Amino acid sequence: MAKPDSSSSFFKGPYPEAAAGRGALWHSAETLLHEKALLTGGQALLKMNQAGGFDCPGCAWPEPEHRSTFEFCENGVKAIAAETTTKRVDAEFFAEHTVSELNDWDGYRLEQQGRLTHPMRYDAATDKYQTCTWEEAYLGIARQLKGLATPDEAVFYTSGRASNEAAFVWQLFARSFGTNNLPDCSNMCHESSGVALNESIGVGKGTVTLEDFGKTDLILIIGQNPGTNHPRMLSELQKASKRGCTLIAINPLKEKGLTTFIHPQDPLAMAFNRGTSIATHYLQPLIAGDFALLWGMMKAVFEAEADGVTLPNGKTLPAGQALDKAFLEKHTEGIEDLRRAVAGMPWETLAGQSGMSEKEMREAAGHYLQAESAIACWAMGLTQNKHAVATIQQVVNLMLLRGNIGKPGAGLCPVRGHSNVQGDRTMGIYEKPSEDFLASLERVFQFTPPRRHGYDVVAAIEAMHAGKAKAFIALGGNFAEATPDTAYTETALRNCDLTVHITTKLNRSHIVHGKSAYILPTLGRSEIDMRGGRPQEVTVEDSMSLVHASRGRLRPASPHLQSEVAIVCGMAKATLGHKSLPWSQFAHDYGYIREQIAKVIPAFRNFNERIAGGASFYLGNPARGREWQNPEGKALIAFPPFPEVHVPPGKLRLMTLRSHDQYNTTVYGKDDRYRGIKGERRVIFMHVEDMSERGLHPLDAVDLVSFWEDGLARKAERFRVVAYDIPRGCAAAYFPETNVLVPIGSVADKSNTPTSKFIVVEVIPSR
Ligand SMILES: Nc1nc2c(c(=O)[nH]1)N[C@H]1C(S)=C(S)[C@@H](COP(=O)(O)OP(=O)(O)OC[C@H]3O[C@@H](n4cnc5c(=O)[nH]c(N)nc54)[C@H](O)[C@@H]3O)O[C@H]1N2
Ligand SMILES: Nc1nc2c(c(=O)[nH]1)N[C@H]1C(S)=C(S)[C@@H](COP(=O)(O)OP(=O)(O)OC[C@H]3O[C@@H](n4cnc5c(=O)[nH]c(N)nc54)[C@H](O)[C@@H]3O)O[C@H]1N2
Ligand SMILES: [Mo]
Repeated sequence: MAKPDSSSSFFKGPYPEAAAGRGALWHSAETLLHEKALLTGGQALLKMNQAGGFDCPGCAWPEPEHRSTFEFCENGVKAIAAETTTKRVDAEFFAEHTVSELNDWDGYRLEQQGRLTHPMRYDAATDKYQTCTWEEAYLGIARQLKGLATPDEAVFYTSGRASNEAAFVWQLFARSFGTNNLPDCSNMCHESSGVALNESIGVGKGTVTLEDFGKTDLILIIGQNPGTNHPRMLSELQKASKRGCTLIAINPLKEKGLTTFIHPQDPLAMAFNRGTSIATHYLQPLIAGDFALLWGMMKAVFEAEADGVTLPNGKTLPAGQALDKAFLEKHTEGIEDLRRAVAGMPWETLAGQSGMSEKEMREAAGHYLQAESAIACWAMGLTQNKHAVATIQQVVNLMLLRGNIGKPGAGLCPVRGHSNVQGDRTMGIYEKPSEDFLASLERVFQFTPPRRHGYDVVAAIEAMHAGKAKAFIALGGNFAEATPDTAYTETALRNCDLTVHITTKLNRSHIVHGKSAYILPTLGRSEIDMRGGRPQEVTVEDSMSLVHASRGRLRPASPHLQSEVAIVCGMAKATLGHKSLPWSQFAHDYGYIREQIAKVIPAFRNFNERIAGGASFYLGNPARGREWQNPEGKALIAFPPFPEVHVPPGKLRLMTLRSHDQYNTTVYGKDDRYRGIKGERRVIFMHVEDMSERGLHPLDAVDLVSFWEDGLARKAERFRVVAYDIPRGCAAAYFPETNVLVPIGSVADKSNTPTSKFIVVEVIPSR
């Protein structure tokens, strides 16, 4: 067995301090210094999330109504430092390095080189990217797109940072070109939430606003690590906790950011380094054990309805008062079927499948029963396994039992990732657009959009692999690294005749290229976007359906950059001709794009007026008003068959997650402060007994091998073992390093989301 390397004492033990707090302040300054962005980045921060400034490119958590001068978090600082870095990847850089050479660099090193400065075209003779003009790029791309046998051979990928305006012209380009091949990062992210919510409540978005957090009695935080991924959410949770609200975290892993927190704007707490606790209760189910846990809680609720129950606060809830019967009667369908199914499920099965005891599930239900109103929040811990959609529907069911949708302080809160991923969907970035939306496009723009559904992420990879899709164009993101089954996906991308990336920084997707390839460098959200002689603003929609403007304030990283809107319109005009649609007008006046959006999507009427002067507006959510827009016309109590999950003996369920020092595939550094890791990313967190069963000691080197129906064994080598507070049989490691292990065919039912939170693996000592 490999001996632990004495120099690699990267595991520092659990983080001793509270989340955020002084450590976060120090690390924020350090990050800006590291990126040599102290001045520009510092200036940028004062404009971030402020009226008249720009929206943080970090997460999609909304801004509070009363903003402080510093409306950002440590990880927002990192996102902005990465964008405002003074390092540059210019023509000289590409002259020095062949693409084959860059193929050996890891993603961290590529991205660390800084901001891209010129449009680049791949030259096969020298195996190098060479500068080209924007016109050459647009014409070259257009020629290849026009040469495809059918428009469906092209794939238009979107990452969730694109603004509403860029997203709108992007989908317009794809559809007037003739395809609905519009996969997006959402397919790997909250797609399961969208599918579940659409079926259950007739709308694919969350039903709460920030105000509800100020009123609620109970918040469930399921499969989410807000201390790292939505740090500004912690302020809301802390306020709730101080008010006496019950906060129940449901997460296999004990996450620091959910246990204690210091608000960076609380001087006393900062001075004394005193944290407030966040979660009042912490349940640690098995990975993918949530469905059973939720059924356990509902079983206890149904029993309380039948027999009454003593609540955790000592009071008695008499029989007949656990359910909101008036609500269930008027607004829902399927309650009896669910009750029967849940009642018939033995506690032993629920305990075995969830990893929680009957007592723990009853107690969690007791807290739910004593709350007048409750909010359920969730993120990737629920969306990325085979039964994700069904599981999210059980969250909805639990809320419906007590009428916790459409009343103050109550509702559903899928916490989105990318800062405009929700807005991109609203703008029509979707491979399965509704007929209403397409008919609207047709009416406003006088062309016939294709009705055939397009490829989502997994289908796009398979199509490129099979040679059915030949051109891949990406509006942001890092497709090669964010997607599953790295080796398979890289083959798929290399199969293409054309790959194009609209991007700010160099990443692996630019190196894994098609026969022709272009890198088109674009402005970041913090930068001034001068078009038509005026600074333009764009808009975004946050996790709670609030739309507001974002205006860049810094000088662009290079004078050769173009905005995303301009690049999309440039390609569209070169491909479809200037007569097709007013591409130049779009590119010169984003207000004009917004006028078109207002015509296509009714919720955006008077769009320009409603964002004037830094104002924001709420798109509304029918389910919030207890109006159900699904075919049933009622909230559907879904009771899919109970999914029994079994892992063969000797194997573990592996979840792949984010460290505190990364933004998806962008690795800022190799630490994970709250989990006590320093300077290493190839680690696997395991239960100490799972380690001893395998004869493993802390820091031993192991290989991870995943198993799938296709018979292939996929392998990720040389990970270090770290003992952690995680249930037996479960393990965790970071993505993107572990994406080699996620089989392309392993997806969630109905949403087709890769199962990156549930991979069956064997852990074996490295040779
Ligand atoms: N700083 C920073 N901010 C980010 C991002 C980033 O990379 N860095 N990414 C952005 C994006 S795109 C997104 S989608 C969000 C992601 O935000 P999160 O969803 O918080 O991100 P993950 O790291 O994937 O963490 C998932 C959490 O789910 C838990 N979990 C895993 N499996 C299960 C399970 O079966 N059941 C339960 N109950 N829990 C489980 C894990 O222990 C972990 O705490 O963050 C956004 N914000
Ligand atoms: N194993 C595993 N895989 C996962 C996940 C997981 O939890 N586990 N999570 C999934 C999730 S939730 C998501 S959302 C996806 C993320 O998938 P993507 O959105 O494709 O990936 P990112 O890493 O966010 O993209 C980073 C790149 O975006 C570019 N970029 C940054 N800012 C801008 C900008 O302003 N404009 C443009 N045009 N480009 C910009 C930079 O080049 C940067 O390298 O990954 C998914 N993959
Ligand atoms: Mo995401």
